[in-house]
Amino acid sequence: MTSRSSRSRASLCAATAITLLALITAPEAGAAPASGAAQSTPSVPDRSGKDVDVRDTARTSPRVLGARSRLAASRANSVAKARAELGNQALLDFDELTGTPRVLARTDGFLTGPSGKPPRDIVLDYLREREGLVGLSADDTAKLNLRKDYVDVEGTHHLSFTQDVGGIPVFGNGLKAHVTKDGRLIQLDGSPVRGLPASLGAATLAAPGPDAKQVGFLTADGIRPAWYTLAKPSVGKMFQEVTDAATGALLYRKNLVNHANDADGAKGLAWEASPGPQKQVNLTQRGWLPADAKTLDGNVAHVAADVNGDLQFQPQEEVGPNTDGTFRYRFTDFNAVVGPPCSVSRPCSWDPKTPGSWAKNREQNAVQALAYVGSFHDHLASFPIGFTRAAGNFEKVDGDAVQVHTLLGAQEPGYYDNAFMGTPPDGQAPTMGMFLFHDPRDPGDPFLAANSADDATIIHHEYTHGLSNRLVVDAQGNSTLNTLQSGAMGEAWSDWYAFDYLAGRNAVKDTPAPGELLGGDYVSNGKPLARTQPLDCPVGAGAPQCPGTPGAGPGGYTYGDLGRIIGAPEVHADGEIWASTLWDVRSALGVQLTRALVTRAMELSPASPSFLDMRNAILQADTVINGGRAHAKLWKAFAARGMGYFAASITGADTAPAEDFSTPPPAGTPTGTVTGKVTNRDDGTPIAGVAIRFGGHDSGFGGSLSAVTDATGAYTIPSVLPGTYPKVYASGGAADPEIRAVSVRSGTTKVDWALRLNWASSGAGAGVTAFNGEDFTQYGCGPGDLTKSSVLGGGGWSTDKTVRPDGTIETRFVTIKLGKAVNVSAIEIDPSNTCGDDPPAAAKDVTVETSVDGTNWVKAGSGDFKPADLNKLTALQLAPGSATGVLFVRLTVSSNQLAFYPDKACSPQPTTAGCLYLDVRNLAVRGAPA
Ligand SMILES: [Ca+2]
Ligand SMILES: [Ca+2]
Ligand SMILES: [Ca+2]
Repeated sequence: MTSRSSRSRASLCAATAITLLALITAPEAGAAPASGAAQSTPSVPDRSGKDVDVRDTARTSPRVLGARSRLAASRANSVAKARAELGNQALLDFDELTGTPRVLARTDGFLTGPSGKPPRDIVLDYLREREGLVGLSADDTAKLNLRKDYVDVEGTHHLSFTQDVGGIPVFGNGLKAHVTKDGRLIQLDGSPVRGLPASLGAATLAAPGPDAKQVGFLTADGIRPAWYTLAKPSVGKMFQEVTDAATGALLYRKNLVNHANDADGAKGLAWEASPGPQKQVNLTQRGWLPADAKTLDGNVAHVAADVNGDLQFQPQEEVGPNTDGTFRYRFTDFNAVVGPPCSVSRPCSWDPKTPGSWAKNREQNAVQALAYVGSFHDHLASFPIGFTRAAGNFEKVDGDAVQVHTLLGAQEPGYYDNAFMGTPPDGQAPTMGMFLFHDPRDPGDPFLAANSADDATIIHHEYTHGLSNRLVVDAQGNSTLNTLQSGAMGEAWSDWYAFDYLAGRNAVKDTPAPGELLGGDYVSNGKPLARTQPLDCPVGAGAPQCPGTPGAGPGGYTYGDLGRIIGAPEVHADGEIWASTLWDVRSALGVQLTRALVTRAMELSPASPSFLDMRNAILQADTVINGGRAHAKLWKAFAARGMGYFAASITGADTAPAEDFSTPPPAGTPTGTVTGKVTNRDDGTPIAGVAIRFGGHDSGFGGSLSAVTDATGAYTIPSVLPGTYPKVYASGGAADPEIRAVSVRSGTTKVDWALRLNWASSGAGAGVTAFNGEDFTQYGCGPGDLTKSSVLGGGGWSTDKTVRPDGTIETRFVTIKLGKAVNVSAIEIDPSNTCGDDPPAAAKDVTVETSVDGTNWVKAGSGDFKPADLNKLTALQLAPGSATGVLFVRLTVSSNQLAFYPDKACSPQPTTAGCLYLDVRNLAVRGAPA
C-alpha cells in the first residue's frame, strides 16, 4: 500500500529530485506543477518494484477478525487491569494478526520498577507474570531466542528475541523489549507469534537461488514454509523477498533502496559543507583510510567513481593518490566555460556540452565524498546519537562499509539528477549512488552542472537513510519503514540529521530568521527543487522564503497538510512536515537533548510507524533518559504542528490524517464511556464482528480505545477522555467501512452505526472463481483484490489493457462467487483507478451479469462512466429477472477513461497508465440472503 502511493507520487519530477531517476515520470493531473522538469521522458509507474507484505491484508480476513474477537474477549480483564495500572498515556497496541504487542508501554512511565536482575530475566519474568495480557504462553516464552542485547549510549538495553519453528527462523515477527539501565521494563513490541507449531510444512519448491534461506512466514492461515532471498543491488533496486515454499506465492517484498533524491596519514582536500576554499583533511587520523592507502577503500567507506554505472568498482574506477603520494586534488570550476548560473558560491564542476569533462574533478569529488561520509560517520557514532557498531552502523571491520559510487554512470546516457542509498540489514554493505546533475539532453533542466557528492546536504541525507533503516527494525533487524508516513519520516530524518549536523558546526547558517535551510541547496542553485521550502519555516510564517504550496497554504506545514503539499501523497514532500516539527523540537529543547530523543525514539518505535507513533516514542524516550522533564515542551511543539492529543491517523499508511492542536487533558479529568449498536442499514438487523476504533488512540485489538461488536451488534468502550475524536471508524466482516468524528462527554455517549453489507466482499465469504487478463495480485491489485476493501480505501482490480490491431480493446472479466445466494437490491460500482495508476486507467464501459449456478448467465446492467463518476459507488439499473437467488456475479470491462484525456499520448511512449491498464476499484452487491 505504501509503495502504491509512493510509486504514483514518484512522478513529481523536480519536487522529488533526490529520488531515483528511473522512477521519475511526468507530473500527474492534479499535482502541483514542477518548477522545471528535470526529466524529459515521461512514463507510467513501474509495477515490478512494488513492496508487498501479505500480513497487511491478512489482518482483515474473516478468520483473523474472528480470532481477534475471541482473544479480545478472553483478554478483556487483563487489559482493563493494565489500563487502570498504566494510566491514560498507556500504549496497549496489539497486532491484529498475532494478538501480541505491536507496542505495550506507557509514554509517561514504565511497565515495571527498578531491578538488579539481568535485562533478559526482567523481560522473561514479565512475560510469565503477564501471560494473559501479552498473550505468549509459557511454552512460547521458553522458545524465544535472544538474538541481540544492544546497549545504547544512554545505557538502555534493546533486546531482540527471534522465534523459530524446528530450527527454521520466523521472518519479520519476534519480540523486542527495552530495559532501562536501572532495570525497568520500558516497552514490549515486535508482534511475536503465539502458539508456534512444532514443525513447518514441507518446502516442496526448490530454493529460488543459491543464497536462498529457509524461513517461516506468518499468514492468515498460520505459519508457512518459505524462501528468503536478498537480491544483489541494481540501480535503485535491492529486494528482500520471501516466497511461499509450497505455492511460490510472493509473501513479502521490500526494496531496500531509498531514493533521493596534520599528523601522519593520507591527506586530502575537501570542503566542510559547501563550496569554498578547500581545506586539508586527514583521511587516516580518524580511521577512515589505512595509513598506506592506495585507493579510497577504508573502514567507513569504499569510494570510487563508478562511471560505467554497473554498480561494481573496476580497477580503473578506483581513485588513487596523486604524484606526491597524497589525496590532495584541487577542484576545477567550469564557471567560465558554462557561464551563468554557475557562480563562485555555487561553482559548476563540469560542462554538460563537453562529454567527459566531469573527469577533471573525478578524484576531487571522490575525496570530497569520503570526507563527508567519514566526518558524518564519526558524528553519528558519538554521544548523544550513538550510531555505533553495536547499534548497527557501517564499518568495514563488520563487513558493511558504505560503498559510495560517485559519478554514477557519468559516461553513460541517462544517469543524471539523482542520488540513492540501499540499506540491507546489519553486516551487509549498503550502496550509495551519487549522480551528476544537469542532463545535457534537457535544455530545461533547472539543476546546476554539479556533482551530488559535493553537496553535503545530499550525501548526509542519503547516509541517514542508513541510520533510520538500521534503527527502526523488527526483531530480526529488518527495516520496518514500510508505510507512507514511515517513509516520509525516513526522508525527514535524513534532512533533519543533515541540517542538525551542518548547522551545529556552523557549516550552514541558521539564525532565528525563517527559511534558511533548504535541502539540495548547491545542486538546486538555491531554488526549492528538491524540497518545496526550507525546513526552518515556522507555522504561519509570512516570510517570502516560506511560501508553502497551493495544496498546503503558506508558511510551515502541519500534520493536516500530509498528502496535500504537492497535491498528492509523496514521501519527500510529506516528510517536510516531520522535519520541520523536529526542527521546532530542537529549538525548544536544545541540540543535545533533541539528538538523543530523536535517535532513542527510533529504537523504541513500533513497526511501520505513523507520525503519532513516533511522537509517542519521543515522549517515551524522554521518560527513559530525561525523567519526562521535557514532556510539556514536547507536547507543545507537536500540538503546534497538528499532532496534538486528539490528532488521528488510522495507521502509518493513512494519507489523510486529522490534525489537532490540543495538549493532553489534565490528569484526573473524568472519562466517559462510548457505547452503541451496529446494524445493517438495509434491514436494521445487528451486525456482529465489526471493530470500532478511535484512530490515533486505538490498539486495534480491544486493548485501548477499540471494541468488537457482539452477536447483538453492541459494543462498549470505557475510559475515554472527553473531546472530539476526528477519525473513529467501523470496519470488518461484510460491512463497508465508515469513518466519522465523534464527540465524547463524561458519562455515557451513545454512538450507533448503520452500515451497508456487501455480499461481493471477502468479509462476506465471496471469492473469485474465474478471470482473464494479467494478474497483478503480487502488487495488491489482482482480481481477488476487487473483493477487498479497507478503511484506508485500498483494494481494487487492475489488469492489462490490450489493444488489437484494429484499435478495439480486448475485454477483461472477473467472476465472483458471493458468500451466499442473495436477492439483490442493488449492484454498485466505483470505476476508479487503483494500483498507483492515474485516472485515465479507470474503467469507462462495464457490464455486469448474474447467475444462480455459475453456468447460466443473465445480463443485469451496464455502466458508461464519466470522470465525474470516479471515487464513488454508482448503482446500475438492474434488468428484470437478474436479481433473484444470485450466487455469481461477472464484471466485464471493455474500455477506460483515456478518451477523456486528449492530452495524454500512448506513442511513441505511454504517458499514462491509461495506455496500459484497465482498473475498477470496487464492486458492491446489496440485498438480503435468498
Ligand atoms: Ca563500474
Ligand atoms: Ca555494521
Ligand atoms: Ca533559521
